[in-house]
Amino acid sequence: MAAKHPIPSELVAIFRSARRVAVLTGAGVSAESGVPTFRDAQTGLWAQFDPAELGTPEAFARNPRLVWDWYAWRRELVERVDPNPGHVALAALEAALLQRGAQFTLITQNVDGLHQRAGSRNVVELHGNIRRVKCSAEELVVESWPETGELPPPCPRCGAPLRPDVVWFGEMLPAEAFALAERAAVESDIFISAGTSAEVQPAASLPWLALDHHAAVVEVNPEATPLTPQATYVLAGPSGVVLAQLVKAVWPEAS
Ligand code: BJW
Repeated sequence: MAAKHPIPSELVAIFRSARRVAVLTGAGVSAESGVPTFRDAQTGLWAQFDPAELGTPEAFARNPRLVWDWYAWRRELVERVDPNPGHVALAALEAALLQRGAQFTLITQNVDGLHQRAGSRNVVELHGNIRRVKCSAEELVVESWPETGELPPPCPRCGAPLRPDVVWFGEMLPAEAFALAERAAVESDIFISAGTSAEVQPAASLPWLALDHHAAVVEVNPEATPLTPQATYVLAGPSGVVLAQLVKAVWPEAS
């Protein structure tokens, strides 16, 4: 049986009267689906590689085939797994808030599409999506390419190598997505930071922005992060358990 994580009654009351809720998720939210987090030891075939070394434009320039294969492996992994109770709880939270005329924005650093598969609607993807592929030269998303046997495959328009449509270290986040995320943080009454190490910028700045604008910031993570000392509420535990208990405490009929 899942451990009980008591939800403070004051937090329940804040949720019941909230008009705008924003949530930032990270790799920890997908961990209970079987997707390894970034700063976990990698398993299997890729145990010898550091994800921080593979998720860079320099790595792709150095060894495009290795990076392409790593993403192909991860794409297959995320297609095999299912959303977990944490994803489901966030979709239920969105539905409950919308039903009450409140607004909800789910900002995710994850590239796995599991929030959408769980039923979340208003999802802002800050770091792209592993299922999309784009041209490494022109940045255009492509749906299909010639089967030449070459890996990475060549762009059907210009012949440059194709790459995953994700944001690597040193690259800019999609401007429109980040602007939406900043607005949601600024306007939120409650901001939840779930399953993220809160270290990778600029996503990690969002809870601080929410705090500066007087939101109650709720952190959900079994481990402490740089945000923990400043968070208004810390719910220390796995998101699949804690988020489900949070939704149940606020709206027992919604979960
Ligand atoms: C659980 C759990 C459970 C476990 N339940 N929780 C300012 C200062 C210093 C550096 C910078 C700065 N501004 C920019 C930078 C550089 C850089 C950066 O932030 N570096 C840091 C390492 C310091 N940022 C960038 O380069 C960004 N671009 C940018 O800023 O452009 C402008 C610019 C350009 C050039 C120079 C300067 C500025 C781009 C960042 C892109 C990040 N990309 C990745 C890869 C995406 C594609 C892919 O998936 O392959 O995004 S890296 C990786 O980190 C991935 C994640 O989305 C991201 C965040 O990681 P996340 O989600 O927090 O995961 P983990 O693994 O770190 O943590 C998991 C957490 O879950 C842990 O806390 C666990 O405890 C917890 N957990 N089980 C709940 N069951």
